[in-house]
Amino acid sequence: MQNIDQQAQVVVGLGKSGLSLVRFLARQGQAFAVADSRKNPPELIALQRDYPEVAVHCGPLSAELLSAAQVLYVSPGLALTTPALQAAIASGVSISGDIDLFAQHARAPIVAITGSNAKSTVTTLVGQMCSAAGLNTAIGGNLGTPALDLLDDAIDVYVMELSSFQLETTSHLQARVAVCLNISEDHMDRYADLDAYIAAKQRVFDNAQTVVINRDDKASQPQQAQAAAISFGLSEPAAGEFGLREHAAQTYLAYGDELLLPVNALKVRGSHNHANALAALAIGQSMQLPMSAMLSALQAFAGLEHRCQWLRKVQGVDWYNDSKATNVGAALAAIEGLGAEHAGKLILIAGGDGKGADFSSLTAAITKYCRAVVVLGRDAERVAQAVADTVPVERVASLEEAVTAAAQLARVGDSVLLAPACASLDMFKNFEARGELFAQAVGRLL
Ligand code: UMA
Ligand code: ADP
Repeated sequence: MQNIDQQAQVVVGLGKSGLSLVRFLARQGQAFAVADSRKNPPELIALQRDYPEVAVHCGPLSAELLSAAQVLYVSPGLALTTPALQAAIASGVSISGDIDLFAQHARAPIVAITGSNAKSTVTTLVGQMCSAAGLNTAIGGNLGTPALDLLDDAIDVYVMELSSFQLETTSHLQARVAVCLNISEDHMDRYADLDAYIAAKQRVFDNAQTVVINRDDKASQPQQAQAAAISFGLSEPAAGEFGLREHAAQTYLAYGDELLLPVNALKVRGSHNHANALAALAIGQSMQLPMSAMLSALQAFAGLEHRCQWLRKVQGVDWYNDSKATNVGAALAAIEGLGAEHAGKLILIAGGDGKGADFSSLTAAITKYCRAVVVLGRDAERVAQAVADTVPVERVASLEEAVTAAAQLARVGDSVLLAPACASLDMFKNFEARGELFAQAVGRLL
């Protein structure tokens, strides 16, 4: 085994992205070591099986060890404020990450998509548009396959979902098209304040050839003027912009004054999904994709699991799984999007790990659209306070109990929406596990 003290390059973090870094550096024949602050990081067994010669240090990170390196490839799950990383930075060690390396080695254009919400939806949609246009398309990053595992000279375009955590360690992006879809508070347990979070997101625009701008969301827009920009928003579009237009009592996706598609031809619902479709069109237009390919991909897109996903109707009540609403902005979009479309009221199921968020921005929408709120999880009481006595609140100890309670509270014509506004990690392995358990419990109501 190599001596970790002598390594100029150290991969810090041994989760999915750490292991993809290991694979990449090993393919390149480079020497490196691995460190992870956990005693038993998730990919330790895979590392020891496939790369037994690589030195690995598990347990509290050593400032001395990391400061002796020239470059650290830091996993997104580790904050750069971690003391051992701060010590290394102070002693002049360079910080990089998987996306930074990926950007330096990708031989095809990169579409870089960040934002507080809708990243996975828009990344998937744009990927499907590129495929419909006949391009050999790779999709990944924060979603699905780690970036470095996608590198392949046969690829025509990389469509990448990027998190603020990944962008923090990225200095060589140079995207062909960059977008920050929207900004709302998230990960406040990791950032000093909202400005610090926005600053991380803004790195997506660094040296981009074209930027796509959400004209409805100032905080998401590039703070420095960009050479080429195309905008989307829910207002009527000016020439060269994407937006919504009313025509013959129907709402259309539109490009300038050209009507493209009535929104009711989309399989996904809610005005937030109209914004997502417009964002994807603006990105595709920046990539010069044919409009016909983009529109056929849009019409075929049925949405992703756990994102405002309609599950079933039980005794006149519709049940929706939006387990991916892991922050306040996402839950708000779901409550407003579904609330405005349904004649009945919503029974909201919310709560979990709030990541330090302020739930008060939910109050107005809950008051307007909800019949009742069922709360659970670590931050149940903080969510309950946001309801501010305007609708009944029921406290439960499990998701199964929440389903039973919501079924009792709902009237015919209502909808039950799981949109927790919180991460799931206090009670579940991840948001998928939470959504699956919810769907099973709803299935048992039949
Ligand atoms: N950790 C330690 N010590 C370490 C390294 C990590 O305790 O030395 C902990 C972190 O606190 C974190 C967890 O391990 O909670 C996972 O971190 P990681 O960096 O090992 O994660 P990976 O398995 O490499 O997964 C990461 C992304 N995870 C995070 O950003 C937390 C995955 O996004 C991403 O899919 C994957 O890389 C591949 O690119 C997940 C995510 O939750 C889906 N992202 C956040 C989000 O979408 O809100 C940003
Ligand atoms: P991300 O990858 O950014 O988490 P997803 O596409 O997985 O994004 O969607 C996450 C959550 O955001 C879902 O709960 C979804 O209902 C909600 N959402 C989708 N589109 C929007 C939007 N345009 N604005 C706010 N929230 C949205």
